[in-house]
Parts: sequence; structure tokens; C-alpha cells
Amino acid sequence: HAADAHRTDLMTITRHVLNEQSRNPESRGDFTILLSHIVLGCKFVASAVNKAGLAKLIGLAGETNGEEQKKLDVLSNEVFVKALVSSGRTCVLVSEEDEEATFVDPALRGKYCVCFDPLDGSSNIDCGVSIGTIFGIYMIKDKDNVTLEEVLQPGKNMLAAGYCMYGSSCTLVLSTGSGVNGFTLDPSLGEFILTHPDIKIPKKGKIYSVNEGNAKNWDAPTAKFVEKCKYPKDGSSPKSLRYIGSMVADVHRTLLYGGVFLYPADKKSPNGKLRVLYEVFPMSFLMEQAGGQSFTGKERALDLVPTKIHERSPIFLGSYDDVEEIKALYAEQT
Ligand code: AHM
Ligand code: MG
Repeated sequence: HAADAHRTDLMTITRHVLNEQSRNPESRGDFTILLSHIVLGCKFVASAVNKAGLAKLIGLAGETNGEEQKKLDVLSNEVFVKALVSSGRTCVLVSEEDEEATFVDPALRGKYCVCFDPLDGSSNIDCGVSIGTIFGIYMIKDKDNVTLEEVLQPGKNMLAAGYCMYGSSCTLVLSTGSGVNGFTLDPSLGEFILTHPDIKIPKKGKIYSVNEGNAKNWDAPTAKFVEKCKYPKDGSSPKSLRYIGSMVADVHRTLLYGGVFLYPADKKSPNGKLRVLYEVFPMSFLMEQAGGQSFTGKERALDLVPTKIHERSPIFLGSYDDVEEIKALYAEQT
């Protein structure tokens, strides 16, 4: 029986990625090793997030009583940096938590660059709402002579990207450039199991996701688009609004249910809020891999060439047809 096969033939994330990589005869397992260190970081954060409400009572993992509690985002960053460095497969790291890029000690260097936001959705941490980790992976040509310029590549050069959502269950969504797959953490096994193979985003969606509190500062195309969502003129039903304020959760819902997620430019923040290297690029990569689109208001998001590591960009991503509408509104304007 198919159901039996599922229950007894577990496709773990490691097995899945090994299968994918084995299609490349030059693959020597480096990527799989890197990924297993990212997965370790995600498991640690999942466990810490689960205990967060109790932390005052029992302390978070790795901390003894009396020691001052580390903030969850700081703790998560430390775990990811240490896991990535010790993997021996990275040469440079960019984290939302660290102002400067981290260049790995030459003795521990590998060929990958990882850009990540260890715990995104900071405003949701203290109230137990879903938060997540986001990561994008590049290959560096010459690990021994890597410079910051090499980190500032357009997103389309990314090798892999993913996120882990610490929600009602813990879900890791990954693309290595041949589609998108979702894995759910089985806490009793401590393994991520393939639960959402080959995710495709619906071509058109019924949901829009945006911080509407910023409406008074929006540019004309954004305002027009949201107006169309609420008062469609073509006889279709209005879209529903869903906004969590955690990019990972809002993008995850968009990926599965369809629709659009936007963090546009506004008068107060002309470049929007979200960061190119570890928020906009990985999510755009996943969207395109799932059959959707991602747009900055000017261009395909993955064509953008960042000029600094913490650069921001406006972002509109989601179902193909919905993003097409937004592109048309921006084209009209110019
Ligand atoms: P953070 O890095 O402080 O957590 O901010 C990023 C988060 C995203 O997860 C989310 O999409 C966005 O900020 C929400 O911003 P806002 O509160 O302005 O709507
Ligand atoms: Mg963030």
C-alpha cells in the first residue's frame, strides 16, 4: 500500500538532497554536509522557540542557571554561525545579526557563501507567533581569495535557498534549483521528513498580504493594486487580507495557498524594509522555483545586484498572474 510505504520508507531531507546531488557526477557531498549543519541550526532554534515561553522558568538550552538569558535571536545567530563555520564548507557568512560579514578562518574554509537571517520576525518572538530562519547559498570561485564584492552577486546566481518556519509544526522548505520541496520535523525522530514534494504555487491567488498601516505613504502602483484587491472591477471576488508580520509565515502561506506578499517602498522607507541578501533573494528564488514571480517595482528581484550586504529592496512576490498585474501597474506609471 502507498500509505504503508510512506510510513516505513522515510524520505529524510538528507536522503533527498543526497539523491538530488548524486545526479551531478562531480558532487562530492560538500553541499549535503553544509545542509546538514544548517538543519542542525534549525533544529536547535525549533527546540529553543518551543521552550521560549518557559525560558524564564527553566532557561534555554545550553545555559546554566544564573547566567543571563540570551535573547533568542542572538542565541540563534551564535548557533548558526558556529554550525556553519564548523561544517568546514563555508568561506564567508552574512547574517542579519552581524554588521560585518564573517570570513572563515583559512584552515576551515570551504567553497560556499551562506547569507541568512537566523530568526526573522522579531516582533512575533515574545508572543509565540510563527517566526523563521531564511538562508541563501552561493558558490565562491576561489575560497582562499574571497572578497566582499563576491558576496554582492545577483540573486539568480544562488545555488540554493530555503527557510524554516517555527510554527504549529516546524517546516523546512528548500530549493537546490530544481523545484521546491517541503519537509516537516518529526520531533520524535529529530528528522525532517519530505511532506510537501514539488511545491507549485497556484497561478493566481485569492489572498494579498501587506502591512496596510503604511498605506498613507505608498506609491501609486501599490495603492492601486491593493484597491483592486478590495474592489475588483472585473466582476471577480475581492481578495482576503492575511498579514502575520513574519516574512517566513506570510511567504509560506503565499507559496501553499497562492496570492501575493508585498513589502513595498513608501515615502518613509524608499527601499522598503526587507533585506536583499537574506530575505528578498532566498524568497524570490523559492517563488520562481515554484512557478511564481518576484518583482522589486523596477525589475525581476533576482536580477538585482546589491551594493552592500545589508541593502534593502521593495518586494512583490507570489502567484504568477498576481505579480503580472503589479508589474503592469508599475509599467503604466512610467
Ligand atoms: P525583523 O528583521 O525585525 O524581524 O523584520 C523583518 C520582518 C519580516 O519578517 C516581516 O515581513 C516584516 O518585518 C514585517 O514588518 P512590519 O512590522 O513593518 O509590517
Ligand atoms: Mg529579518
